[in-house]
Amino acid sequence: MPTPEPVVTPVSGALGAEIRGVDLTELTDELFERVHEWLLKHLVVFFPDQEHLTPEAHIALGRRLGELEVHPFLPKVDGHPEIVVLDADQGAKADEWHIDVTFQPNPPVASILHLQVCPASGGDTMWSNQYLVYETLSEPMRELLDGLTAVHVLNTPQTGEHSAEHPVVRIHPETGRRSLYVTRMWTSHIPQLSRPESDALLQYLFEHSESPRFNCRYRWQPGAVAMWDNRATQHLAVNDYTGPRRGQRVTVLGDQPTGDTPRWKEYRPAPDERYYPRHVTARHGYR
Ligand SMILES: O=C(O)CCC(=O)C(=O)O
Repeated sequence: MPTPEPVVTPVSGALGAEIRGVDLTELTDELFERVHEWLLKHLVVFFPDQEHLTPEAHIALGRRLGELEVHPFLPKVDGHPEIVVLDADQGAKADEWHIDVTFQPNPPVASILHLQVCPASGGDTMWSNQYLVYETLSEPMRELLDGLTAVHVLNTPQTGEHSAEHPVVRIHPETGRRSLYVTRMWTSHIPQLSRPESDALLQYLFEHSESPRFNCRYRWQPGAVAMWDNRATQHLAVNDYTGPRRGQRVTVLGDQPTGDTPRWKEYRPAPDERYYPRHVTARHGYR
């Protein structure tokens, strides 16, 4: 009997598709190619009913997309340093919009999250389509943003400081499309602008990209897997639940984000310019 065709159902008008009829532990090269195409097209793809995905199979799946990250500080599965454990009871509630790990020079290209325990209600995850976010801006705004960079910072007592500078608009190496590449959790400032200009512009861009028309929202069932393109989306876990929620994630190591060459030099404040220190100290940051 021929194998039934996978069923692909869009999750929203903006991005995301749920794919039924695929066993992620038994992907032929041909089927993996289709998974990769679905990922590039829908930006985040969901595979329900993958309870049997073992840590070894999870790692093998991630490696088909590229080399895997060993996360600098999140807890790991025993014996599998490539798999991080996201446990709400251990404080892992990623409830602010973010692109994964943009404070590093080569942020991940993709992540694969296997959710094993989820609340009876709540705890959905949302993603945004950062291509659409960029494409819906006016032409003058896109032109301005194309010539800027942004600094992304992680700075906590546990981790110390990590920072990286990336184009505000990155060009996807596989699709050639431009997407907005700033994110509320990590982006500190735009070094070519004055502090008030940078704050106002970033605030506008965060709000624009978080608009519901660019989002999808996924209601988890235990055992489901989400695979997302970290180069063209951001995401957050909705913090509207109590009780256990646990998952395991592998992250595919990144490329260096590319965009247009920056058009302006770093902003230099006048000696007497009214100037507010930032709460973070970034590599090129405001002190
Ligand atoms: O827990 C989730 O649904 C999302 C986790 C997350 O933000 C991440 O893996 O980067």
